[in-house]
Amino acid sequence: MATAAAQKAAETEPGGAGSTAARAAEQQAAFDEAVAADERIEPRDWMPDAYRTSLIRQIAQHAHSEIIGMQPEANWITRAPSLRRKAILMAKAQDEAGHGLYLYSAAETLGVSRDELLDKLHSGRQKYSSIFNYPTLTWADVGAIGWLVDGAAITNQVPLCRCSYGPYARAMIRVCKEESFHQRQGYESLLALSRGTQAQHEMAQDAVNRWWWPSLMMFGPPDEESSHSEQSMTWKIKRHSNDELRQRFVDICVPQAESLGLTLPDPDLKWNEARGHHDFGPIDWTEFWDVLKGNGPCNDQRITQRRRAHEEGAWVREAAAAYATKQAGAPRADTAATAHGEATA
Ligand code: FAQ
Repeated sequence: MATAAAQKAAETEPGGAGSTAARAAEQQAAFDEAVAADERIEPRDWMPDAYRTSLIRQIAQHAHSEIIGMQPEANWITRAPSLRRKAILMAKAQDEAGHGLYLYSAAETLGVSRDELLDKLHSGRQKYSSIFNYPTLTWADVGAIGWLVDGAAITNQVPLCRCSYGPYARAMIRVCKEESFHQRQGYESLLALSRGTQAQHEMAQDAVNRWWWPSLMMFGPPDEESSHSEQSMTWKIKRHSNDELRQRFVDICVPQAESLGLTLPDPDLKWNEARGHHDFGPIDWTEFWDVLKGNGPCNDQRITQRRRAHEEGAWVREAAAAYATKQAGAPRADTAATAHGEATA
């Protein structure tokens, strides 16, 4: 942030209560001005406490979703139908872990620690995306996740590349590039199944039937029930409402489903000439809120597995910390290499 107001806020002399209030007003004004001018807010800039809290909430939920999201697909790594599919799926799951790391790092710039965030995930005080509480029953689910879940993630996240908070926006640029590859591999995998044997085609259709509605729920509750949207859009954390992005996703998917030779499980889905969009049927919001309360088909399994992975990974964190401490006190790599009799040139 580098506006004149920001400069002025930074230069205000400390003083009595009057000057403290004036300074607070100037800081707020500088922040508002930067957001209005589409500038990025950076970690060291002043920001309202509520902005910081809401960002931590959203980025943490996003990070948790990335790492919990590895589980449904990991279920199929050992059973992928070919070496090529297995290599692709392993790379994708690793990408999701990487996205989690960028996002936890972005959240850390707001003054929270990764331990604190993971503790909140493990104790159920922070959420992760509803979508990852559904099971992956067949191989076709891996394709459906790539096409629909990654497709929904991209639709939601491309606007986040313009989020007002710099570290989150920058993390999103890389994440979206990778998600875009994920979406294409899902589409390609489903296409192969759809054009395969009758049984393969039916398996692809069944997966799309099960993942369609939960994918629409990923965008969050309808606008009138979205508690954070209005404020987040004023702060330019979110650029579009939940319903706007959901509609965009439906419009993108309809022609893609046609080229896949698959149908979407919604009898009310039809083009509305007047609106210039597809109308679609009602979403079962009772199911959505139920999943958020922990009652989805896989909530217990996902969180139990996550806690177990964290506990079993304790030795890795300890070893990495011990190594970092050792390196911090160690001579530079080039001198260390000489000490071991290796060439330094
Ligand atoms: N699931 O007021 P709003 C991925 C909660 S990444 C669970 O509308 P907001 C990659 C919401 O937190 C997928 N909870 O909230 C991948 C709030 O509760 P709170 C994750 C949900 O923040 C692919 C309450 O409902 N993506 O898929 C959900 O303005 C394949 C009221 O909602 C992101 O996180 C939900 N679906 O809008 C990985 C993107 N929706 O916090 C592996 C970033 C809402 O007050 C494999 N996040 N809630 O307790 C966002 O864009 C927003 O946070 C929304 C929700 C749009 C998700």
